[in-house]
Amino acid sequence: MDNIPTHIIQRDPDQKEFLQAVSELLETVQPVLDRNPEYRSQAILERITEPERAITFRVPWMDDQGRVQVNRGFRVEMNSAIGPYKGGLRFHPSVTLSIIKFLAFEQVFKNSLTTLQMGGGKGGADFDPKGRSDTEVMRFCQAFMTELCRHIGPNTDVPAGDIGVGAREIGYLFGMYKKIRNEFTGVITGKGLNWGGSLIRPQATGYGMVYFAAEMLAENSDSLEGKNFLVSGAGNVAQYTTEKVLQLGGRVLTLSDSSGYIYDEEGIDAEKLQHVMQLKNIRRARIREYCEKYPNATYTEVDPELDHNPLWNHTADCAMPCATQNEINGQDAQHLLNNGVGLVCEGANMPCTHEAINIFIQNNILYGPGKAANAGGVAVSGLEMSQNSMRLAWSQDEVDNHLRRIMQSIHTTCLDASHAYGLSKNYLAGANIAGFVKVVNAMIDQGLV
Ligand code: NDP
Ligand code: 2IT
Repeated sequence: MDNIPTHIIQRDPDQKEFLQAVSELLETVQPVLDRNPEYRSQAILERITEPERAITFRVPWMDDQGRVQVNRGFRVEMNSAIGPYKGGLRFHPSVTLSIIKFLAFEQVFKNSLTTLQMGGGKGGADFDPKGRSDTEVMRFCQAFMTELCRHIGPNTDVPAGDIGVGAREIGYLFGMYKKIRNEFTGVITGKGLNWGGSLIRPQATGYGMVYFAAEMLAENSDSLEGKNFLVSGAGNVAQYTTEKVLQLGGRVLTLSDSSGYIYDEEGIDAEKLQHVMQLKNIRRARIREYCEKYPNATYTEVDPELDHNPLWNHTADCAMPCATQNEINGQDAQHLLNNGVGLVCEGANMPCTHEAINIFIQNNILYGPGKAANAGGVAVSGLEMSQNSMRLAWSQDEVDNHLRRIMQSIHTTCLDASHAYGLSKNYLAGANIAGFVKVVNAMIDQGLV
């Protein structure tokens, strides 16, 4: 944190995730600030770390027992220099303003890398959908949208999904927006296919991340073929990461949820993945049930208080964290290094701590930072917005080809930016620098607003 100007820390001393994201960016953009004195005279750091607007609101709703529940809702509109605010909604009990601000901050630079015109924002609530009935989730989403709808719009701010917000929640949220505003617009992405959604959006984050990893390996004349992967999470990103790894000839050994992880030495093949999708998306069950059907696999309960996660202590070639922030710490990183992992690519947002990232970079592990590697989801959201404004729907191949090209272009952009600053193949610095410069130049062009 020592690289963050004191007055930025003093403003929000308790927002540790937000300060972590700011610190990670500042560590790599110092040379850009040194080369461009006007960035400092224009107080770019002070402006870019302060949300253009941050809304918190009460979400009162009634549970199935007729009891009144109250949650806290958020929308942080971080930066609109290059387009309308764009970013997901997270429903999870751990959600705080610090978490939403870190996600919105990351989103600004991620969206900038996609080549599409999208600013950055993020929102959500400390609501836990786990164990809630469909009708409770619907009432919560309707109450949440009753307030959120005042702040969003297809040319203003376009939310989407994130942890705890999938197809079901997007449907309820969109329905309520349409009813209150009396308009059918592309105000949310990740919509159902027959009401304005885009083909490939559900797959996009996982597929895009694997395309990015394939580019990193190809740069070293290597491929995914025959490699073993440790994947965490069992939700949207983990599922489609697994699907694409399998399609490209790799083997996935692990999946997890917040209770524990499964290890399948024989590999999670396409049929087993279908079972996971059924388990998680339809039955909303725990990953431990995987072992009831596939008893050769093992399930390990993970104590969240433990100082490391045993999932990352298996031998493999590649690791793809796809669950949540700070799920790989220094100790986990050391285990990955000792066990022969040569590539770490982030499906989740900020899944690796500072210490972990330093271990990867110092030991020449190929490291794909989330804001570059997982940008495929928001990129296809951008394509959904384009299709909505044209009132057209592109084919699966068209969208997938766009996605692949965008991920290739992000990969090249990261390498070019890191070379321009004399760094060899540093994807973290490249992603931060390229994402940052585009947004900052747009801010300067647009004056003091
Ligand atoms: P889902 O809700 O579909 O899945 C989340 C998965 O992560 C679940 O398996 C969940 O387990 C696990 N998880 C969540 N919180 C924790 C926690 N505190 N500790 C351990 N495990 C946890 O979300 P997504 O797959 O959409 O999101 C996963 C990650 O990818 C997030 O970091 C998100 O920000 C990022 N991301 C998502 C994009 C998207 O398009 N959806 C785009 C880019 C990034 P459990 O079921 O027990 O909660
Ligand atoms: O973190 C992310 O990029 C997302 N959750 C997806 C955002 C989006 O607008 O599709």
